[in-house]
Amino acid sequence: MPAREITRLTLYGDSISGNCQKPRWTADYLDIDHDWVEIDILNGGTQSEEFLALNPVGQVPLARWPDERVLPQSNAIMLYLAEQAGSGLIPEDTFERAQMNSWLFWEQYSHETSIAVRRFQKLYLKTPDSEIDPQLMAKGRRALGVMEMTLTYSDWLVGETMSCADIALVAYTRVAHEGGFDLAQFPNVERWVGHTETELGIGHANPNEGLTL
Ligand SMILES: N[C@@H](CCC(=O)N[C@@H](CS)C(=O)NCC(=O)O)C(=O)O
Repeated sequence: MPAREITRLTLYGDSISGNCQKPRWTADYLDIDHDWVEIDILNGGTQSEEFLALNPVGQVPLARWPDERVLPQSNAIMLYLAEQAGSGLIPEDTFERAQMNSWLFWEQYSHETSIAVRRFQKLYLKTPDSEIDPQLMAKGRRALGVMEMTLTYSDWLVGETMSCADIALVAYTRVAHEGGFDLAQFPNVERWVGHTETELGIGHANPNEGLTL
């Protein structure tokens, strides 16, 4: 990673990573000026001396400001950008805000850890299905089932408009097929993926077209 002068918000991330897309989509959606620095996780980009000096945890995404403040963790970056912009992505109602946070914690503990992990193993490490822990499929399907129930009665995970919860959860849900999950079995989740992608102005991930970002 070449040394660079930071003149505005800079997001370090790998475009294949849903976690990295969350803050990027949020910044784009809110028209927040930023630079994107591509870090290749498959080729050790997060473990270089230079990157570790910025984030000793050795993970992307990472946000960095010209005054040298840095912030790791996708959901923390996304929330900070949404809050700074005074956007409607964070519900004003305190209970709805708590519900949004509840989805964000759940995403990191129960969703990303199964759906993103299985996708990474299958698509990027090319691990044969027979060698992938079967618990990942079971846990991921359970997570999609929870979302299906909520989205049967509502267009968004919280309240009447898109919030940070939708952005966080759509990141890996829209590419769940790349991890071997069949979203057609979760029609309300599939419908929600479509209108969340539309609201964000990002392309539609297509289960029939292989790799999508
Ligand atoms: N909880 C973190 C997870 C970050 C994470 O797992 N990043 C992965 C890419 S999705 C990474 O940087 N992996 C490279 C490595 O561990 O060296 C977040 O949401 O930002």
